[in-house]
Amino acid sequence: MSSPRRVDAVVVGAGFAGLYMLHKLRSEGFSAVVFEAGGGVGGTWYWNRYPGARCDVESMEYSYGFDEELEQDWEWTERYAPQPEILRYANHVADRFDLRRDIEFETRVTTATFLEANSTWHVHTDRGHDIVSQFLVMATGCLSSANIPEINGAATFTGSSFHTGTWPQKGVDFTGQRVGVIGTGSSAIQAIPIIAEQARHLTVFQRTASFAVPAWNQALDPGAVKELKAEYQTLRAEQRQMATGFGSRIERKDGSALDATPDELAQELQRRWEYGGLSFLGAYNDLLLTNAANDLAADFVRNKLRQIVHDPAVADKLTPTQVIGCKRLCVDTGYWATFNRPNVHLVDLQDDPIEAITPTGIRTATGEHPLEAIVYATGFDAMTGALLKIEITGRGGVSLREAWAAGPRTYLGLGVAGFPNLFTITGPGSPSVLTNMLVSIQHHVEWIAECIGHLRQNHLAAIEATEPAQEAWVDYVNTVASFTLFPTCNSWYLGANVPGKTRVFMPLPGFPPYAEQCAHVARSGYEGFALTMP
Ligand code: N01
Repeated sequence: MSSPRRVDAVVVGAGFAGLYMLHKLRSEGFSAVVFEAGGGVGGTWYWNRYPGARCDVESMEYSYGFDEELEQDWEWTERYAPQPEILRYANHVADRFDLRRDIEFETRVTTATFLEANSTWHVHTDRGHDIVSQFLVMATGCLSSANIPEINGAATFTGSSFHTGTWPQKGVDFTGQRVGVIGTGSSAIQAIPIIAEQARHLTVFQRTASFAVPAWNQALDPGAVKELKAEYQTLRAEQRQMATGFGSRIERKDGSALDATPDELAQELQRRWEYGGLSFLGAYNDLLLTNAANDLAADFVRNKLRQIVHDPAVADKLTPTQVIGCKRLCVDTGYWATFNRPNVHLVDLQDDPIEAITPTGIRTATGEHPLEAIVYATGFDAMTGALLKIEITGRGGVSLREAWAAGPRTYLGLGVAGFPNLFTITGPGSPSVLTNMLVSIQHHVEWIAECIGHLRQNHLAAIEATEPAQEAWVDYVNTVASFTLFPTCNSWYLGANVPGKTRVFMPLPGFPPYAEQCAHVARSGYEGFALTMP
């Protein structure tokens, strides 16, 4: 038997996190290999090719800031970049920094086992790789493990079925078909208006009505792009000062919505509505902190919905009842107006639940909906799904699945007690999905690279989060979340969308104090981590 190949680091995933991690490791003189399940780079943007897929963070902000020439050269064409353009960007980055030579595509990591004798990771893949590395970096993405609900009879369906997160590369033509979409989250809201234009008939199966604000997407003005590029580094610094890692250029209101007069409130919310996008929730600083403030913004959007949707009965069904922003706010282009089309029908699963999928459609309590295609826009086993698909075994033979049986536990969202030399990029317990992912990814990659450099410089064999530091961090994340309205609804942030998943609020709200804490930990010689000699 040949002995395993040795590298300094194995990186799992070649999305934006894995690509930059590889580049950073190589530029610091480490050897690394990336394993990627897809046939190309891009991660989320490789897989999510459903019609209408685009980013809900503006393209000038949703990009790497680590290389000035890259950010000056690359030209975004639209305010919100469509999926094909973001994928082109990921490919451009891979080519520009010659990353592909260290990426193994169409390769899934199956097991990773920590070898205590020499503080290394032993990694196997489904294509027979056998590799030993000092470090294991999980760049597996937060929304990469598709959640496909188990519905009675699904396997008997004779039409075609798709999940938005694993969309066929060659696209899908729904022309002339009767199509059903299950789910009404961000993916569905982007896909539904486009599928409705193509399909003969579209039935939308809604379990929970979603809030949406308009994107007002448009071509970027070259003059404005030039101006922004002239001060790109200032924009990057501003991003790091924002709780969400983006949106610094929209005038902020620091006060409470409850202190505004009705006229001021209406004006400000209307201004945000006309501006478009996620900055709507930044109108006041307490929209995600108190129900009374949140109700004001939620009612504003509910009124908009009633103005858009002609049939009051349909508008009623589409009206969300939860806190606005508690589930990720959707950014749409013509979503609610699509329900004015004669070929679109809404089924409210609260009144009329799905009983079964039949060979020819979906049967709900009130009858059969004949379909030729079903689109599962049912989201992801978020934040932990992709990590737990891999058999990761740490010290003492304990698996990550066992360690996280009661929900994910990390220190800083970067390290896990019992799993030395393992790093998670945008892991649970870090701001991750509550921020501009590119800002969080860049921050994590740079922190990890610095940490690995520290180990090398000091001839250390391993770094591991201590149990007390991890406990304190988990408490801190829960405490911060408990000051917000985020934990008040059944969102994927809590794992509530996946039957049987332990409910724990996984991301940490607020980027700047988090980044400060990470910097403090590094400066203090990695407080809360145990560092060991060879
Ligand atoms: O997934 P979701 P998504 N029967 O979990 C429903 C990012 N993203 O892919 O709310 C019937 O939000 C489920 O119902 P409920 C973004 O961060 C960004 O849309 O659980 N329905 C819900 O309506 C986003 O938040 C963009 O009751 C079932 C839907 O399926 C995240 O990805 C675009 C069901 C799932 O919504 C996930 O978005 C797309 C069942 N058994 C995604 N199970 C951008 O704009 C689930 N549902 C950048």
